[in-house]
Amino acid sequence: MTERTHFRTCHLCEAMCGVAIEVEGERILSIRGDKDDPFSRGHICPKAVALKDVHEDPDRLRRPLRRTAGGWVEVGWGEALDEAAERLAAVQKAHGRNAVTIYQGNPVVHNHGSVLFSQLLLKSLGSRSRYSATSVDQLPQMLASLLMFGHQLLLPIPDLDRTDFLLILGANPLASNGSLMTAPGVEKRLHAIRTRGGRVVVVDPRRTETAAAADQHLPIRPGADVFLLAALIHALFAEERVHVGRLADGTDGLHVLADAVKPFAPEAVAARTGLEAGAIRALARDFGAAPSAVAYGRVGVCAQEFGGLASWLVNALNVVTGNLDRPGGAMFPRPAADVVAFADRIGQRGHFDKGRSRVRGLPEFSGEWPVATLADEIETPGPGQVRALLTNAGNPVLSAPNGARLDRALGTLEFMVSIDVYRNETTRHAHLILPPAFGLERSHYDLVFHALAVRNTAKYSPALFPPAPGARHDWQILLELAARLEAARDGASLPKWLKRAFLRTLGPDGIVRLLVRFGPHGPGLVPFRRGLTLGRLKKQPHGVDLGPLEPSLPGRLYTRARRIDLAPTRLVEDLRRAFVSLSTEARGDGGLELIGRRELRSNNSWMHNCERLVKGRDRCTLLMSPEDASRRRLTSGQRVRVTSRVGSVEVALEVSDAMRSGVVSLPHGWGHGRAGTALRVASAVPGVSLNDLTDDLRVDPLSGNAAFSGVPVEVTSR
Ligand SMILES: Nc1nc2c(c(=O)[nH]1)N[C@H]1C(S)=C(S)[C@@H](COP(=O)(O)OP(=O)(O)OC[C@H]3O[C@@H](n4cnc5c(=O)[nH]c(N)nc54)[C@H](O)[C@@H]3O)O[C@H]1N2
Ligand SMILES: Nc1nc2c(c(=O)[nH]1)N[C@H]1C(S)=C(S)[C@@H](COP(=O)(O)OP(=O)(O)OC[C@H]3O[C@@H](n4cnc5c(=O)[nH]c(N)nc54)[C@H](O)[C@@H]3O)O[C@H]1N2
Ligand code: SF4
Ligand SMILES: [Mo]
Repeated sequence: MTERTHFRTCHLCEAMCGVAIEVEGERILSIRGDKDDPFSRGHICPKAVALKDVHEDPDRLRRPLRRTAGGWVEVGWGEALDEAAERLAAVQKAHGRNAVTIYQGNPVVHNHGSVLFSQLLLKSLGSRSRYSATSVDQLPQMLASLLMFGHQLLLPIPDLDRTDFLLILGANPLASNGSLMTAPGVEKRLHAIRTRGGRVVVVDPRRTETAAAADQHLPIRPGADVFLLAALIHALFAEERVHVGRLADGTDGLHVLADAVKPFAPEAVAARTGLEAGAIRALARDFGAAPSAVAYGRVGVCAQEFGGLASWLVNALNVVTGNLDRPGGAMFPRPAADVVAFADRIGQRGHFDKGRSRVRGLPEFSGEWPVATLADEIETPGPGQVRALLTNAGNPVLSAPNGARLDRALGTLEFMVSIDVYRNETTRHAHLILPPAFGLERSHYDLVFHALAVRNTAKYSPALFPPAPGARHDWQILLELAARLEAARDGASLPKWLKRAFLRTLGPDGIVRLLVRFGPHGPGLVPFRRGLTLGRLKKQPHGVDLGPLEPSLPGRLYTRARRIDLAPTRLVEDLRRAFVSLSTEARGDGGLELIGRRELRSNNSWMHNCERLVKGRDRCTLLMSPEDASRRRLTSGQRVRVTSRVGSVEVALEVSDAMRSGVVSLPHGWGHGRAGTALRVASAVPGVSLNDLTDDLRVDPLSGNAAFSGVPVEVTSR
């Protein structure tokens, strides 16, 4: 049989690494980095090789499953889709549209078919009850973009390859490979900042892999970033170092911002942040004086009580130092398929607080409720109670706060259906599981992450293998469910049938073809104009380079009169909450605060069934500083009990001087010891779930995002 090499983009995380896969017939011989990919230049991480493992995993589901009293049985696709649609329709008929809810997880955004066709399913469901991983992740950053730039997806990205000063808050790209900053081979790119004479500073309660490779590490106390950021801006104003630069005339609210940060002098925030006032002032000075600089905050600053404020102030710091939309600062990518413009065209610039959730009164964001309140909505009787759930590529039992409570709540649903490749901690509650074909069996075009990349590039990858006979892609499942649901609930409709037939013919690749042709690098309708088309991309299997990021404001702003709102009222008002907290809440009473972490060989909750990623030493350990350990007479390797308001887990302790005292860390995505899953490898090395400790009542009240950072816990020998 002939050997061939297939080139594609790894879809597992945000880095978009190019991979070269050697195959012989149906067999994968090797997976390596693609040296000719202009963006990743050969870089990959250990997870890339696990693409083969997931593809071949005997536990990966290939046919629909139905849960019966006697166990799980395989059913045909037609039967499974009919049943799913009929039961969802029946719940909606009996209890109203909002009684059926949907939760969409992280892999959706790594799959252009899912991104595009989930829109169709959402429309067909017609339910105002929606959830996604957004509210345990980047929601605060989307909110800041919506309020400041007028579009939830117009997210500023660090111009990593040209900056002179990178300030990282609450991100660990050396483990996560970068997030809302697609930068394959990020370690080299960070190193290059330092070799060209620039600086990297990391603000993190733990001396992470990234912090250890930086010029400076500031071990902040959990949840205190808002105070540090406000103090940095305060110091810049006080020392007259504020220079907005080119965008000054198009920016509103500079004076309001100056007033708003007045109470946050470095001296006033020192105790709360755990950082010296002098160090904060020096940081402000250096950041302001650097030829170019960029502040970058990620999950660690989003998933906290002041996540909305911190995300805003990260942007504000870039604006007041003249670093927004300039080379080396925070810039806006121009992808070949411009999802920002597309979202605008389909009415999805975003909106906020157009309603409040039924049980806890939390704000909606772009049509979704915070997942921290999903269990409330399932458990609380009354009109609008959630009675059925559709999960699409999500594992909220392990990824949402107080997952154990959600786990119990899912068991009470009248009906649940999951579009997923595994029977795991969440999908074991489903009555039906609909498994799509996996990544290597589909084409790939990164609709989302090209728009978040530190360089403009484009790449299309065809499917490596054809899907198994009869198998469905995610987009096909979504489309068919949408069609059957409407038919079961509302009867046949010719216009809708025609629209769906059109979309079915087009498919996700057909839509991408149009987006690229009519995108910023495409020829549009001009017949012989040179420009990027999907056809041309298909001839470039390694991808094409479209150059560095370019300034694009104010043209691309979506605000009224295309002006930047540096001081949106909602955020300025919320700063008062931070001030009250600063002046009233005493911290440092000797208690412990829990934070999370990621490691290179995990991918959220779902890749622990790959032997090669979980072998070796136990990684699901509790990290604790030597002082905290000795005070409690605890030593490395011993099992300890960690208890929070909502739960308790038992785990091995790892004493580490990388932790600041008062803070302990547990990785997220573990906890595979639950009964009823079909994950042979993962359940043998189960670990414990961080989210059996995190508290669903802890949210950022402004945005509704989960506040994972700084959960009060006790640690005792068991
Ligand atoms: N405490 C704490 N909790 C966290 C975080 C944290 O830092 N700390 N991080 C949060 C973040 S950033 C995120 S994004 C969320 C993630 O939260 P989720 O998205 O809920 O969880 P994942 O672990 O990504 O689960 C993905 C699911 O999709 C399935 N899957 C994988 N590939 C495919 C596919 O191609 N098609 C389909 N249909 N299914 C597929 C997997 O089997 C799995 O069930 O977790 C959040 N939870
Ligand atoms: N290997 C691997 N890669 C991944 C993932 C994965 O699970 N594994 N998940 C992917 C996903 S879905 C996402 S969203 C990205 C996330 O990408 P990152 O944001 O880089 O994720 P983390 O590595 O969790 O980094 C968060 C950091 O915040 C710190 N932190 C916690 N609390 C605070 C705080 O209050 N203040 C500050 N300043 N720091 C704090 C933590 O110690 C941690 O180092 O990674 C993606 N890539
Ligand atoms: S860094 Fe991300 S994209 Fe690159 S190989 Fe690893 S998992 Fe795949
Ligand atoms: Mo995420």
